[in-house]
Amino acid sequence: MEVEKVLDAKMDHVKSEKVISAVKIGSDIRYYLSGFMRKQGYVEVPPVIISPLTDPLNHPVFDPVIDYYGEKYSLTKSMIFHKQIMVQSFGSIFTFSPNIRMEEAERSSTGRHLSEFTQLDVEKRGASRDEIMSMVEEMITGLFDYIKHEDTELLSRLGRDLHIPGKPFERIKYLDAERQYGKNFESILSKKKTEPFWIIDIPLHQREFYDRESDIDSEILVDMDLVYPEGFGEAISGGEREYKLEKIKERIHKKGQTEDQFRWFIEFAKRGLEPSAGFGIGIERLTRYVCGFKRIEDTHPFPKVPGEFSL
Ligand code: ASN
Repeated sequence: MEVEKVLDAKMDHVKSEKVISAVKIGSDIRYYLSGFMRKQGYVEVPPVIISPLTDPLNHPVFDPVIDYYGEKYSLTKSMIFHKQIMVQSFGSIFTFSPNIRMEEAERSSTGRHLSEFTQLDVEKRGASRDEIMSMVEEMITGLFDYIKHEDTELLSRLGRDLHIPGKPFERIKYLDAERQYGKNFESILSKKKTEPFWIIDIPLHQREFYDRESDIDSEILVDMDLVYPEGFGEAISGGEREYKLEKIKERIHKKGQTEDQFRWFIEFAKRGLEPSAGFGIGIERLTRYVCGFKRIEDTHPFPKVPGEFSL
């Protein structure tokens, strides 16, 4: 590695007009989202960075584990289980959660993956998927409106004409989309659409064990993804959660995972979990969409690009 070359490139990046504008817009995005969640009655909880318990995810990533006094800690991939546990006492929570997902190098070609990112992670006890989706629609339209007014100058310098979508957002069932457009439907639809849309009712094998099965069809989950238009791809994933102990164990086994891996979550479930629903929205992806950037790394002064050396 040529140190001088690396430093030059990093300095150019940190000082670039594009990155500076995006970081300012990102800051306003966080400000708005935080105020929005508070107004909805949600409590901001602190993030969890290391824990023996973290999201298994549904795709392979490198998995750094810290050995500390004989206990093994993972870096948080998402706070899904901590959210489910915290809503038991707080009711409605949000947090700006730093996530580490050491993605394989190929992922950098999507322009929307970073190995370190922040998601606004939200969960509400007793909520239905519909309730959460309506709130997200309010949040997204309110945010775009705010940014258009607050950052008019910056957006115009970036040449971005941010469109405020109509409500409710379109809802498309996963299997219908797949039937019509094939396996690659998400990217095809994202390029075709001019407003964000929902993909709902995701098949069981496509997602982690923690989202709840539909009462009508146990192969389908009561969950959802929000997808950005103009080819920007996935924005949000979320859903109603599985909360019954026996069901949680059954779903872990179906995934070929072990109860031992999720021992602490199972212990909490034994003491009783109430139903909840929620979602996570990646802040850098959201900033990328708002700015209209081709690549996510331009939203961050120190982006962790999959497979590349990053400071
Ligand atoms: N935060 C997401 C959720 O609430 C989970 C994830 O990040 N994989 O469903």
